Amino acid sequence: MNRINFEQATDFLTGCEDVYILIHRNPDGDCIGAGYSLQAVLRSLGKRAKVLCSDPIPERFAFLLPETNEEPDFPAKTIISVDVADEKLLGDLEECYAGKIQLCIDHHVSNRFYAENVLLDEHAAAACEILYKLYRYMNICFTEQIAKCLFTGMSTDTGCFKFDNTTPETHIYTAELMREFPNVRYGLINRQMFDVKSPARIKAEMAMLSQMEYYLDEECTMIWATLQICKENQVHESDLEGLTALSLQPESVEVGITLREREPGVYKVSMRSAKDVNVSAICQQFGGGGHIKAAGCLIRGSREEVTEKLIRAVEKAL
Ligand SMILES: [Mn+2]
Repeated sequence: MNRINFEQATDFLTGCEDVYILIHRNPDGDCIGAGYSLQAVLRSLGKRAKVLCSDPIPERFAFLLPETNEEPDFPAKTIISVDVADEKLLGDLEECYAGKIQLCIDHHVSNRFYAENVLLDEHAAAACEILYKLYRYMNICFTEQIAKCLFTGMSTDTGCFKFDNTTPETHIYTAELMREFPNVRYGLINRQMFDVKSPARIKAEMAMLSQMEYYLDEECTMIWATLQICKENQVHESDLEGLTALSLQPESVEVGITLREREPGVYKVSMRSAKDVNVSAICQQFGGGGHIKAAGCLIRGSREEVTEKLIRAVEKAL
């Protein structure tokens, strides 16, 4: 493992060829924006590049994809990951690419340094914030597609510029994108990312909210996205993006926990911190990780067991 700087990353990207760009499973606006902006940049440098994800890219991100994605297949000479803290997060791609990643560009404090070269800035709000800086350093000519990708990534990971991880740079970089590409509908991107929900999702959300649980003097909330609620309302897990924000809405809350039931007895846990609790440290106790105020892990057991384990860990952290 070699922690590299912008100069070395520039040398790497200008020298590489035939690139596969890996993004994490359950893709979000940051990894999709990072992946497709990097593809566009590498193509503008005359290289072949494609983005790989274990899950399909949800339809609402279609506006970030290149207009011509048709390209004859090619074998990889270079493998890069973006916004992937841990090879485990590659999903089905892990088996094929683990141990072979030559460059990782990431902003997670929990990064496992699994790649040969790592460009990590744990103070950056988004992988797209690092890439914005890097592309400027490289004197890349931005396009409207690159601007949309980077804006979406920075907006996504800052919860629409609301979270504490929002830096002066996040505002400056997105402002520069807005100035250079005034025709992009930035407000519409934010609406698409944060406000729009399917009618089924709204119904499922009402069911989950009405069953929200309060623990530890109402400082901890739990929202259960059970298979049953999803089935009753015909929503898919991919339609539950952003659910975690709801767990932090009660005024008393310090830690909000959202549990998505993957299969009976297997829960994908998303933990959010309202103020000072480090939820990344809590999730690491269960083999997960993430950011200080937004982290996740996978946990198995009955609903009672899972509740007990999580609440005990939160109680210690409070
Ligand atoms: Mn990210």
